Amino acid sequence: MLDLIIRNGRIVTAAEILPAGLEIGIKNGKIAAIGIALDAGPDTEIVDAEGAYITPGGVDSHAHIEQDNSPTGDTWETGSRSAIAGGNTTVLAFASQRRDETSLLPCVERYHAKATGNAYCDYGFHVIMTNVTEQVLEQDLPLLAAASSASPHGITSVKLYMTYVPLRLGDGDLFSIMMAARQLGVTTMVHAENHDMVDQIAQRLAARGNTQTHFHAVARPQIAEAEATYRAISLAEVTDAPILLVHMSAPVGLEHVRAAQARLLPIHAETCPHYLYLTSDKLHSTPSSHAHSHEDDGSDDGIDGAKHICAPPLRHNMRDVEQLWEELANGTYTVVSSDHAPALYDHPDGKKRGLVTTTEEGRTKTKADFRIVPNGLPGIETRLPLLFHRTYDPEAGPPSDEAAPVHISLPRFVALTSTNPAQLYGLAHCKGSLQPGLDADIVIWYPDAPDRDFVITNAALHHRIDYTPFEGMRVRNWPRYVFLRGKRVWDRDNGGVLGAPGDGQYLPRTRSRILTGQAGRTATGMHYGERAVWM
Ligand code: DUC
Ligand code: ZN
Repeated sequence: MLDLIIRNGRIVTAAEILPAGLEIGIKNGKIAAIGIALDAGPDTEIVDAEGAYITPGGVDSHAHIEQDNSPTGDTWETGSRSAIAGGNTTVLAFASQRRDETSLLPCVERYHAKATGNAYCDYGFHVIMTNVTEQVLEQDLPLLAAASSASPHGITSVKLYMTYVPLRLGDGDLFSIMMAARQLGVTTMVHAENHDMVDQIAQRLAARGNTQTHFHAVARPQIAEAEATYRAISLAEVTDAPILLVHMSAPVGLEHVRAAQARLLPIHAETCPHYLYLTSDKLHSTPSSHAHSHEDDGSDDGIDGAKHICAPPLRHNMRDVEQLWEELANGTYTVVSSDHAPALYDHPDGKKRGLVTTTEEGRTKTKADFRIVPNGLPGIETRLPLLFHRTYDPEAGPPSDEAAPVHISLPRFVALTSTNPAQLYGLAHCKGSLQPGLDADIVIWYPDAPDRDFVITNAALHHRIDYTPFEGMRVRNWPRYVFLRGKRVWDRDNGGVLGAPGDGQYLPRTRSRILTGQAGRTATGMHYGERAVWM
């Protein structure tokens, strides 16, 4: 007997919207059947989806939760609560190796301890590698990538930074990690920005007193992202390793990705909603009024622009932003994640860490310094509604008005936010699609009500952060129900969060699946088979 039947909705897959009339039958947390007129028993719960779109639970494959370097960010409890309230049933977050650790295993244990029993949704970890030892490459990575009774880990992705002093790796380390990862079916995620370029510009800005929040975007120009992107692609090409470039915001960088994909290299790219809606004018701060009561000029102490400091930065022009929508629609991007990396705004260890007070000749001066503001924005709960906002039903077609901005089809929305991240990161056996045998992770979006839209306000969100970068934005829909393995964990109009900490389970993952290009391509300028003498 089925536990639950969802009727009258339209199932959206990564390829199409299935015909009306299909029902989803759920048993023991799995999708047991998709069919017509499924048999209900006396105890079967029925959900009438009344013409709604039904999508697989969101898989947010890039979120920073309870990391060592983020004292004011979300905990597992608050971050995953926020995730389900925005339609996510799976979150892949990070376990970060400390620079002085010669193994990866201690950080994995530490981050398990933070999440265990506290998550509202299912979860896994990517490992951030910061100290590339022989032990890490030869023992830890193979052990972590395996999922068996001998090794319960199933961690098949790693993240590498090309920037940030405490985290960055050199090209040699990137090379050797990619070599190790390719054999194990591990996806290498790369944060690509040219560190020295950013550092030089930031130092020169500071020498001229230009440290106010909006200079953050000046210090991290598109070319810094583009150069590092090309370098990461080159390293991936020579080592024949699939990579994913995280949070890409620079159209000039995406040109390198597109060119690599055209040559069938397995190069994936990700972006995030903040790059799809916001521009760098958000980084300008309002000078605080109390400053004028001090005996200083008061002109440099605005810090509210710090709410939008993230790296790579928000780009300058709406034209850049619109280009990213085109890259979503044309297939350059494989994944849209949130890069949820929150810090409290009104806290000395949060965004306001960027306010520096100095006293000179008895005068106190407060000035913002973008260089010491924690990077990152909250966004785990708003990712799906913000993306859904610019979708269309393929039967109706995209908006045909020439002035209308680019929209993405509903199947593409599902691919980018659920199916692709599930497949890329080794979760296709349980997540990312509405299919018999997979987990019953389901989001129901009732038809857009003409008299109702949803205004994003921080007060309505479920993270523990004191702002949202999207305050006041209207979106046309919000998940009405969210089911995690068949359990209703979110009811927008009747109780909100119904789930509990501990509902979420750890997900050991299998080998990553390559979603664009192919492994085994000959690298530029090499003879066929030439790698065999050194690989
Ligand atoms: N940039 C990162 O590299 N990580 C987290 C947040 C951000 O803005
Ligand atoms: Zn990140």
